[in-house]
Amino acid sequence: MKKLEINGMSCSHCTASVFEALDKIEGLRNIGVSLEDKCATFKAPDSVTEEQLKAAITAIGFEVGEYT
Ligand code: 9UX
Repeated sequence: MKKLEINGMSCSHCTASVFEALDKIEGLRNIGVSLEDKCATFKAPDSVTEEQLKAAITAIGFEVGEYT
């Protein structure tokens, strides 16, 4: 599983928005978004880049941190 830190989420609607944005990215599977842990976890193929993930999240108004 990959983990992407996401800052700025403060309610369950925020996590739903993040989920939707990630769900639109081709190839992501097993997506989970945690308000409490300030992160998203998922399985991603090598074709999905960190830049692509960052762009998807910043486009909807959140900030990304470490991607591991
Ligand atoms: Mo409500 Mo979550 O504005 O932003 S959707 S706190």
